[in-house]
Amino acid sequence: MTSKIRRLTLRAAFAAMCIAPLGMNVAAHADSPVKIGFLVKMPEQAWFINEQKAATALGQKENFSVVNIGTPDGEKVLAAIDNLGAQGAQGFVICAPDVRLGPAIQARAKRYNMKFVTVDDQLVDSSGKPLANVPHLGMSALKIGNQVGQAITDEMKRRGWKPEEVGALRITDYELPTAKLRTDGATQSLLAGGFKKENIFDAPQKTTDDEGGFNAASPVLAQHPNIKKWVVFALNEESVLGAVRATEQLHIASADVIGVGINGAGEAFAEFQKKQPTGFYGTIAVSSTNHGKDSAENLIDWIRDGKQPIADTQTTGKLMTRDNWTAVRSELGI
Ligand code: FCA
Repeated sequence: MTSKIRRLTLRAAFAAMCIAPLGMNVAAHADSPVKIGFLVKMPEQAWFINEQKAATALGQKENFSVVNIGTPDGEKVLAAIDNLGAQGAQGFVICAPDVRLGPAIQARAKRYNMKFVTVDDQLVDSSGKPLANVPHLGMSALKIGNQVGQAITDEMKRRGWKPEEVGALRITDYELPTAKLRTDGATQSLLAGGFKKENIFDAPQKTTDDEGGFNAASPVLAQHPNIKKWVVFALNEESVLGAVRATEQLHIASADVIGVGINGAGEAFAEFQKKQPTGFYGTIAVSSTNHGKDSAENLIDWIRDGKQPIADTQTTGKLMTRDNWTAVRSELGI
């Protein structure tokens, strides 16, 4: 590139940065490859790291670039969309930090004429209904929750536990619809398997990570010192792992805890590799690779061919434990 051309290119890039925040659509650079954003609420979590990695890898194969951005709050989401607009991105995949940001995200994307799809957490409108015209790809939450409940029920039977002696720690996030569906599904299956309703204790979590699980679980465990055996479930394995750490702190033996998570990502793998089994019995593994790849693919097809993705794609999961985790991991391409 000659220095003159480089100067012109720089000038054009600078002009685009100045124009974009004023609300103009930065025309897609016709000769440059398509660029999309991949915005996630918890960029440090293995699940989301893997999604972004899978989208980036697909881009390398299919000639589009992916800008990975961590957006832990609403302000960061809007700033990220501005930033993408300034870079001439034509769309983004998002797992937002709060699903009620739906209308704000939609308005901001429209400003730059960007298409977007949601992954994992479906955005809602001001009345709490799924945001119309935003294609979504996420877990079949109730079914996966059912698998959690079933896995716990089976393991309780295998260990010969009597329902009346077992407490359930239900770590909840009722602000997030997919989270509620997952813990509702687990509850359904536990009850169907003979679990005592009065032995289920709610532990509302503030954040959907290990710390959130730990902080939610600790006071509830402390309130029930008479219960010696616990089962634990939540929207994801990070939260369950946090709760399992809380049981350890109270010296509850790992053989007296059955925690079952959801995701099947790095933290679960690390737990299964520990020398001694912990209270984390298993997790319903879902392919974060496919979530990242397929949501990016849907968006790219929409941008390139005008083919609007189907409104709601629901993915399935498989029980992963210490015994089969490597096989399930490679089967799901995680
Ligand atoms: C939510 C959870 C994540 C993951 C994802 C599919 O966003 O917070 O851990 O389970 O759904």
